[in-house]
Amino acid sequence: MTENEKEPRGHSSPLRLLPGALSGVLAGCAALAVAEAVAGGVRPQSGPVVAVGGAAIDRTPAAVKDWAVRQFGTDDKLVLRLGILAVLALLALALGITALRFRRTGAVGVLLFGAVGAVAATSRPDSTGVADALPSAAGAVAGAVTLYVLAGRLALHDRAPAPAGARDWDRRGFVLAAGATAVASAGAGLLGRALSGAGNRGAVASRRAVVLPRPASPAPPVPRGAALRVPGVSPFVTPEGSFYRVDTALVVPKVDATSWRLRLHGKGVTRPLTLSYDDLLRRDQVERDITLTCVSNEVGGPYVGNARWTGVRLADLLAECGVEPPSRGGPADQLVARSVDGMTIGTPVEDVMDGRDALLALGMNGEPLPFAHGFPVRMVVPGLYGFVSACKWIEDIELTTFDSYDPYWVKRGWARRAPVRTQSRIDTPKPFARPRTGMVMVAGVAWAQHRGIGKVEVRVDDGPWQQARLAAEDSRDTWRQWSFPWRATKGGHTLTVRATDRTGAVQTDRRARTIPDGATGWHSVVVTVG
Ligand SMILES: Nc1nc2c(c(=O)[nH]1)N[C@H]1C(S)=C(S)[C@@H](COP(=O)(O)O)O[C@H]1N2
Ligand SMILES: [Mo]
Repeated sequence: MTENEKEPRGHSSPLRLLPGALSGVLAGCAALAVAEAVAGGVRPQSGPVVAVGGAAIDRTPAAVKDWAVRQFGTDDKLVLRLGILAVLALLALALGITALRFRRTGAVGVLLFGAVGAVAATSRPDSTGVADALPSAAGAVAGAVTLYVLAGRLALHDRAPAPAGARDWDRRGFVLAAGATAVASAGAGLLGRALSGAGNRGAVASRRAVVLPRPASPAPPVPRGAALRVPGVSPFVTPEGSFYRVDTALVVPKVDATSWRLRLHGKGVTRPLTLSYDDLLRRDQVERDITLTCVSNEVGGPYVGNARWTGVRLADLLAECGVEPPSRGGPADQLVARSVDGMTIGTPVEDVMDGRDALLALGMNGEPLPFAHGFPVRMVVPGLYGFVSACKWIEDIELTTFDSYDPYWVKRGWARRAPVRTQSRIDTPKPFARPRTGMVMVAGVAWAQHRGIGKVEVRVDDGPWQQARLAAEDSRDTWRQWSFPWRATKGGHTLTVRATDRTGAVQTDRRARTIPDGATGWHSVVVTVG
């Protein structure tokens, strides 16, 4: 450490450790608040917490990420943010105490953390250039100056002998400076919020202005009997509020549909296309019920939802671009979708063009896509896990090969190809429920998208498999509810479910982890009948 400030002894008297630590925290607050204010003007994603968080997400080993998704669910990002803030708070405390003795070192420390934020922000895949470094840089300068000034208040009286009984530091000056910092930070924070709100106004207005046309090909009516009247079973159509959300975006991208474009290009594309949102709205809209599942869903887990999607058939667009599927000699076997936030998702061209309802979706349950689910446009491909098919906030489609390009999740250890595994889940009774003896309705959902569910069976303890009643089938691409009236007897019991898809394949009991291509095994629930 090079420090040429001559400072007398008695410096880290416990009296000043506390204000020292406080000045570090205040400097940290000032840095973050100024950074967020500037990010509000530049891009919400360019703020240091989001940038460092995003970089952390990308570098997190697949197993840890999978664990985080399982552990914290859709709150995983909140947990990450809180974690980053906790680490920053500790570092700020340390820098504040350091600055008691080494004022410049403390200030330089703040600048170094700013540099980390700036590098993270400019190296994010969605970075739009050096402007993304501005929030971190401005924040770091604000934090460093704040720390330098506050630490100065703490050291001021050292040069003169303090009168007996007096504090040896400028208490009044410190309190004033600290108060001013707190107020200024709060102001900057609010300004950041207001600015990013204003920055999103165009996107919000563009979504509000959307009028989805009546589908040229409406979804076949949901058969009566597709929804069982059993309390506790997942509703056939998942309401927006409870539809799972899994993505790497710390800040939901808010895309203005009026300036949005989708580019289609790559191997075997003889007529590249660039489409606007209105171009897509003008095309024939297809409406389908499709159940979406995340590969990170454990057996019995919540990351599956069913929605009514409307959009454009992707196969038609590809055909217009001159694309042939590999089975007809096309040179590209992988379609790579890119999103505005730098996600890449690879899908087999063959699957997209084999006649299934692979969509560029604009609507979800009758509304324009919610921002969190990919507005303005996302992909949905029946039968494939989301990480190999369901790119949200899509802006680019490139035809390529599996041999020449690995998308985001594949680089992190997940499979290149991942059709959805046949799964079934007991929704009711809940684990460790205490139902009364007598008739208990056991019910849940089963899914094997694009193959369809043919049979569901329930087993009580080690008894025989007994056939459950299946709700009417909406389509092969949606889940099916099932129910099983159980004459429950006193004591502890284990209920187990398994499904058989329409090809006749029985859901395997072999336990497999979610990585690399989806969990397998049977879902069981233990209850105590009293
Ligand atoms: N841009 C982008 N699209 C994405 C992802 C992502 O992280 N970023 N995650 C994918 C994964 S893993 C899944 S399971 C689905 C989830 O879609 P949902 O959040 O609308 O339920 O989105 C997919 N599309
Ligand atoms: Mo996923």
